[in-house]
Amino acid sequence: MSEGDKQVLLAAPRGYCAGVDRAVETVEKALEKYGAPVYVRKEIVHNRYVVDTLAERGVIFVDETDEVPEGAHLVFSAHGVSPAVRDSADGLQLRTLDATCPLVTKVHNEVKRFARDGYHILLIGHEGHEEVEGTAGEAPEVTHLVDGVEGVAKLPDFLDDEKLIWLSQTTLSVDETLQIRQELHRRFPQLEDPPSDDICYATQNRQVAVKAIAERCELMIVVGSQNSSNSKRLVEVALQAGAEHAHLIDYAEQIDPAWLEGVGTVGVTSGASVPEILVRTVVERLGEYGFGDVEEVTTASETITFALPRDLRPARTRKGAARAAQSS
Ligand code: 0CM
Ligand code: SF4
Repeated sequence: MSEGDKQVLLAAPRGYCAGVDRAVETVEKALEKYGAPVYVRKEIVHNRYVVDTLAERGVIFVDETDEVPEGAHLVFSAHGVSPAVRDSADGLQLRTLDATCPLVTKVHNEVKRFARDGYHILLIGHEGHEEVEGTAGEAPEVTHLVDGVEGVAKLPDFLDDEKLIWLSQTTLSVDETLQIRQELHRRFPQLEDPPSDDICYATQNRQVAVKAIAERCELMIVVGSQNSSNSKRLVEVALQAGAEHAHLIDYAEQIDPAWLEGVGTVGVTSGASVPEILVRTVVERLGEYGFGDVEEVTTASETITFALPRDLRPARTRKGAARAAQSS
């Protein structure tokens, strides 16, 4: 194959979603408004570059609230927290800013509502993931984690008249979740479906985009960190959809030239927590290896945005405030 034949297919949408954009901006605005240090519980989003860059600017990442000095500013990450964590922060007089993605909060609200209505909740998700810990923490006594298809057999028996509903983590594989749901319905005939899907728009769109290019790619490079659920799912989806090989990398330097031997087309995508600059450096690096023909394949356009936490929104101009007063 001549060098001119070598091609990169860039999946779109890829990279930052509205929830990550809001979470990162929350920390940046908190730094601007309150000055360093600003504390963040866990990683604001699951991306090495984002975390390292913010740490250089004066953000201190902690595992738990009791590591934060009294009265300091603490940001809750995009993945959300349980009520127990909120209570602990309040008890320590911390000034909290909530960067939980509104689409994660939606699942928290569903857990609260269904628990109040007497349901057992079968929560499909990955054990130990922060989002699942926060969501399950809304009603721990009636929430049962289902991790993978094999998790269905591990659930306890329920009486026929017990009310059951399934909910899920926001960043799962759409196809695997469908399989788990079918298995749950087989085991528990009384199981009800939630009114809407919990796998978020960004997770779904990135998986559709990867599927659209996977068959044409001998190799798929997914930019994202190892602890990023949605990024890891993109590797699995790529392989299931026909890519011969797929790798998850944080940085362009991690591309092993051996991966490219005999390869004519490389697919590139990135998880919802990945800044576009990292994708650009991957594409540049591939160009140095002779993959100079770059085609973007777009399967959806995304326009959704989320407002910042109230304390960090820009102050209203006098004109805007007057207008709001007139209309109220
Ligand atoms: O949930 P996941 O591990 O995919 O988190 P992330 O920070 O990589 O992506 C954005 C989110 C959320 C919630
Ligand atoms: Fe929100 Fe989805 Fe982004 Fe997670 S991946 S932050 S749920 S929009």
